[in-house]
Amino acid sequence: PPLFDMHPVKTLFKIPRNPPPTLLHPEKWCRGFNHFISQCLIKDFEKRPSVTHLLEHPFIKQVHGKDMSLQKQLAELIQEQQQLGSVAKTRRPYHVDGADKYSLDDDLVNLEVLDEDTIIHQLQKRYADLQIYTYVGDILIALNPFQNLSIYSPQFSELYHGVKRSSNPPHIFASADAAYQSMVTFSKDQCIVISGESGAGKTESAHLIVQHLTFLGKANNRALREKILQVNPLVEAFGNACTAINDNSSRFGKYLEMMFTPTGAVMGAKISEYLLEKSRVIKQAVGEKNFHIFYYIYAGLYHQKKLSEYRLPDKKPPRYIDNETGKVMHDIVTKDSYGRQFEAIQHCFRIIGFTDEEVYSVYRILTGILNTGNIEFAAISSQHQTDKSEVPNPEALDNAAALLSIGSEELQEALTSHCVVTRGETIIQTNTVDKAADVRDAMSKALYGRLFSWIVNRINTLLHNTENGMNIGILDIFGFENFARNSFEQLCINIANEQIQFYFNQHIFALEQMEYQSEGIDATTVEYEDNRPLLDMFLQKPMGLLSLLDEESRFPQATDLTLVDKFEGNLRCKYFWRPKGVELSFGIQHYAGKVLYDASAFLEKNRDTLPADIVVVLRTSENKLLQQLFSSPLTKTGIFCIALLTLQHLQLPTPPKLFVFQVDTMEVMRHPEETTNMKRQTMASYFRYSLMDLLSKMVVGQPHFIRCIKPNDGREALMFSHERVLLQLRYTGILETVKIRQKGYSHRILFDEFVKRYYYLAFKAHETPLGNRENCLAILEKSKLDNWILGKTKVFLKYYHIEQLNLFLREVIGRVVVMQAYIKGWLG
Ligand code: AD9
Ligand code: MG
Repeated sequence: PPLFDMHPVKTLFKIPRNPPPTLLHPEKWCRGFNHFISQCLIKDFEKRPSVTHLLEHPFIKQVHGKDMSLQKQLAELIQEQQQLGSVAKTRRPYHVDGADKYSLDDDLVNLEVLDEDTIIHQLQKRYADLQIYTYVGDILIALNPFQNLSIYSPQFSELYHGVKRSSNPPHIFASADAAYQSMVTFSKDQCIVISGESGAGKTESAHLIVQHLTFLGKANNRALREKILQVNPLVEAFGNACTAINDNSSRFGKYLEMMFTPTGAVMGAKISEYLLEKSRVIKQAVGEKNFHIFYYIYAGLYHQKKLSEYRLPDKKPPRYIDNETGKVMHDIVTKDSYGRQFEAIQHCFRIIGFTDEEVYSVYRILTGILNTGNIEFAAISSQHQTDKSEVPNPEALDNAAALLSIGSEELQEALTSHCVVTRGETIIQTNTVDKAADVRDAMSKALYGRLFSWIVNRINTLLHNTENGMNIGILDIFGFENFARNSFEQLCINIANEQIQFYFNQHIFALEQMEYQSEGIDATTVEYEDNRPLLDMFLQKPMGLLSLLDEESRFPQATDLTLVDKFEGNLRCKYFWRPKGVELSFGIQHYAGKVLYDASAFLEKNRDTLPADIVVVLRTSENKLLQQLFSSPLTKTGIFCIALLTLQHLQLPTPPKLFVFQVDTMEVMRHPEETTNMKRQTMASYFRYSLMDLLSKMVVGQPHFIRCIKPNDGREALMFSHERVLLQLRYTGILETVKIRQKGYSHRILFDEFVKRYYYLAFKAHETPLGNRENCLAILEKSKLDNWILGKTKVFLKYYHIEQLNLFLREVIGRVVVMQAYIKGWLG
């Protein structure tokens, strides 16, 4: 049959949120019922695409009464659809008969020979056909196509909506759909974890997921949908930048939670940001750039001829964005893309709901930062004082002060001197040129970091919905990085990736095998590379790398060299080494490969100090937003303990390793910004807190994994580097994943839950069967499925069983609804 674009048909049905209660057995009313009703109508229509038949449908008759205009509208619509018929072309290309058949190629689990060569050959063949997606059971592998593919239109969203996974070629929409269906069906939060190295396609994948989820959770509120779609572009303008690997590299971790009503309509969104790479504001490596927003705003103001209003020069860009002298200005003058991006950002702010006043304050802070970067320092040498500095270009100082709405003299004083309190007495000490420049840069970093957090929090206030509902979280962090020179930032990024890999291992291997054991199921164990010892090396207290770093940061006399010595003396394991002849370097054997780190400025970056003098001055700002940024911590109060959350949500007999580990290393965490002793806030402690905060959010949802793979380093379309792909397959444990997915059961449902969910398939609607083993067996046998297992407390199913069961359920419920409608009509 031709495939219709069902979306308009569905909207036309105007299925009410709450169908008349008489239509359904009141006790049998459950979440997601509405969804089933509409699905059932659609299925019916697909089988018989006839308007008259559809209008005769008892449910439609019942709900729409004598609405004759519906008939006319439907007729027109269907005629249009038949003429269009174009979607049919999007069907699986390699199916000659066009039927809903399963291609064995789509899932690596179907491979008979399981070795690296076969897997890579399979992926390569698919990539050449532009089949960039491949399944490994319920996990999706996504190869970066490095070219725009026309497979993400609304028609594709429709194609992948609520159908069996095997109906279409693998697709990121199918994964998003699976998460959505799982949320609606089981009323459970979901979590989509996207991983892969830098430039592999995580952020693009996250966008596509948000796109499909907004499509699926069609809110009646169009404005809300629009707002949600603007969130990613806005935060990415502030948090992404061009690096040596990726022109749009995420320089922060992002966890976006989309909130849905119990029936699956989008109702809000919330975003959490992790570890913004603030140091980029003040300095970028060769060939890299500052955060996008700085170029957008500079170019936007340039083209709008408003640079002077923000006291920015029009011949030469400010120092912070002029890394490659001359090139930036050339790009800004000759290309208009930055300027257009600025307009797009203005649009995002407006749609999301920022006020004009807020946006104006944001621009003033951004341009204030750019002007701050231009402040220079020179030594004043007199006989008595050699460590004093002054500002030789006072106009830059005035400009910065004006934009930040603070006093110019006060700013100069805070930059060139600092207060020391000794024995109750306050003494003012002068800053050397280097120290003053450090203070200036620390101020810029703090301004930007806090501004970024404020924007994120503001988005959350504008989009948050406090009503009860469910959510799907989408994790998109910065990918694993290995540059020619790797610094503190790379270390943090790579530890975060190490933690995500550990999370993956736990879910795919450890927890699964533990559960088989405790349920008395004899499943063959699969060996995998456990990176826990390495994570321990980083996170353990008091001897882990981060603790050692914090300890050394507390000694005023310590240097980066004493730090590396300390690492060498204490981290005695195979993952750490110190190359000979290069004093400040050390190497780590990460799960994804060896990385050599340069420890220069590690201590300073970790201390991340912002002198109190600067805070005092900034608090006097007449810019209300800026005042707010420095008056109180932005993050919510609260001590949290991860263990409770975890054990509650994973109904496991014994605490899994991951969480025992977190509890004993982290104990109870307090947000570092809330500690009273400001001196003890280090990047390492903040980092540790962030990781735990992130995990605490992730563990409450049922995970779905998307593994992005970068087919080549040259960002070239259709280029498949065997060696690079093999490396990624190896370190992400794909071969082992295929093995465990081939043998394993990705869905494990408690007897009680299973019976509640599927009892319709074997029992009468008015019956209330017990949630026990026998009844599960009855349902499974009645459904004629095979290859499942019953454990001691849970039913173990493959992903395709769930699809099959849901399909049966939909049909059965459809029949019940129709019958009830008839009865209702019959009763008058
Ligand atoms: V990083 O860790 O943030 O540095 P990501 O996020 O993994 O990295 P990103 O999504 O930014 O990588 O992708 C890099 C580039 O690959 C994009 O800018 C696109 O040009 C390209 N890409 C990735 N996925 C797709 C896709 N599905 N279709 C087309 C894509 N291009
Ligand atoms: Mg990214």
